[in-house]
Parts: sequence; C-alpha cells; structure tokens
Amino acid sequence: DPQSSARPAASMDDLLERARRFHDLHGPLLNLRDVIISESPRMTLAAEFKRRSPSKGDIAPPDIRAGDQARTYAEAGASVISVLTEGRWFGGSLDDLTEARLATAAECDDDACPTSSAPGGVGGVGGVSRRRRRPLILRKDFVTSTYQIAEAVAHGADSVLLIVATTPSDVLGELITYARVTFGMEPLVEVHAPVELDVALTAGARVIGVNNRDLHTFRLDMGRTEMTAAALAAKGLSYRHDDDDGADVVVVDDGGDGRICLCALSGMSTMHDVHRYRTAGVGMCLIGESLMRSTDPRSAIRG
Ligand code: IGP
Repeated sequence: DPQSSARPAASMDDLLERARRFHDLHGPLLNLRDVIISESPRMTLAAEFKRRSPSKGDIAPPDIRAGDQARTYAEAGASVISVLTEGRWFGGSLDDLTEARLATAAECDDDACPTSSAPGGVGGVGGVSRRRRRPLILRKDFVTSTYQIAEAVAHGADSVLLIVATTPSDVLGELITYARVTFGMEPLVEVHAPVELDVALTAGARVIGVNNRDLHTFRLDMGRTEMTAAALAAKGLSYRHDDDDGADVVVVDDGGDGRICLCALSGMSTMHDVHRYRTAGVGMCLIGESLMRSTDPRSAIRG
C-alpha cells in the first residue's frame, strides 16, 4: 500500500488532536440519525463515491476527483455522501474523504437549494428529500477499530460504516459506544440477514443499513431490505403513519427512547427502486454504482 509506506501511521493521540483541529476549523459533526429523522417522512438520499468494486471492476474514469463528484451530488440535493476509503478493492483513500468533505463545506443557500421554497423547507420530487445543510460525509471502509473511527473524523467524516459480518459482536457494541461518546457520531451498521439484525440491535445500533448484496456471492436480492423491515415489525419495533402525500409509511421505533432508522444499501438504479422502499419504512437509500456511471448524476438525483 503506497499510501501507508509514504506516510507513517499516526498515533491515536495524533489522530484525536487532528480530529479536534478539524472540528475547530470546519465545525461540528452532523449526526446521521438526526439527519434521517429531520427529513422523515421524506427519503434521505445517500450518494456514494466509488472508483471500482470487487464485483464490478472499474466503474469510473481513473482521473475522477472525489471533490468534484461530491460537489455534484451535494448540488443535486443528496443529504449524505458516502466515500469509499478502502484502497485495495475500491481504489479509495482518506484523501478522497477529506476532499469530499471540503468540497461540500458550504450550507445550501437559497438559490442553490432546489426546494428551499417548499413547505417547511424540505420538499423534493416524489418524496425524496432535498438537502438544506452541508451533506453528511460517511466513511465507507472495513472499520473494525476505534483507531479507524478517530482516523475517519480526523479526515472529515461525520459517520462511519460498521459491518456486522466483519466485526465480532462485542467489538461492535464497543465501537458504537466509542463513536457516540467520543465524537457524538451515529454509525451506520450494516446487516445482511435477520440474524444479523439481532446482533446489531443488541449492540445498540440505531441506524441500520441492509446490504441487498451478498458479501460472498455478490448476488443482489432487493427483497432483503423488506425482509429486514418485516423482521423489525415482527419485533414490534415499527409503526405506520400517513405521510404528507397520503402514502402509508412505516416508521421503525425501538420501543424505548426513539426510533431505529432503516436504510437500504446497494443495487438501486432508478427512482422507482427508491420509491419501492418508501412504503417499507426505509428512511435512507444509498446509491453508488449507478450514480458513478451516470453521465448526468444531477438529473438522476433530482429524479
Ligand atoms: C453501494 P451500489 O450497488 O449502489 O453501488 O451499492 C453500497 O451500498 C456498496 O458500495 C456497499 C459497500 C459496503 C462497499 C455496501 N456495503 C461495504 C464497501 C463495503
């Protein structure tokens, strides 16, 4: 890995100091659960920067800049921007993360914000929410240590992805607590199957993303998200209400001090896919490949 040999690894103390400095210079972290809840019952759209993937190979031209793509996503109204920082399989880096964060630092002003005149300031076509603040930046990687969480914050991330399948369950709970206590960060916890949902809930996850893609076979099953929504409902963790368009929307609640936010990850290529999940109680949809391949991601997001 050329990046790590060029730069000696920072100590944990260095990272915490850098995280503090980033925070002082660029402002506080955005909380993922707050973002999703503040846009509900509109769908939060997360757009991903990803150069390549193990299942698809190269998906973007080699000279593409994370900052440019992130700015395009933000201007189109994405409220969350996910940046792959894993180098070997996804061709990403921590520099991509910082670039994306700095390129989207400005809040959406009235002229640039596509739906600032909509009632309540949140509108959007077809029930997809439009951003009002700077977008939240999510570090997508195989994060399994507190070191990587501090590293993410030091490089501009507001949140990180934690994957149940690649994290021992006791470590998962520790990482979630560390992120909340140290940085006020709400991590996105990825599950693939209902058994993993139990692990995520026990570990204290409040924002749960269902990866529709099997990690081993790379096969897509778009029904995984709905299966997980049904599993949450069976636990009594969701309720129904009518949103402002009269659609029947399920809100997932943990039955205690607030709601669990359910997110759909992977395999979506049209707004039709996004709307499919709206009635299942999904609060956020994350789209990578199809936006990276799109010649006009702005129109794709504006739908
Ligand atoms: C995006 P897609 O099919 O829209 O490109 O999927 C995202 O969900 C995917 O990149 C992803 C991922 C991950 C990548 C989901 N979980 C874990 C790396 C690691």
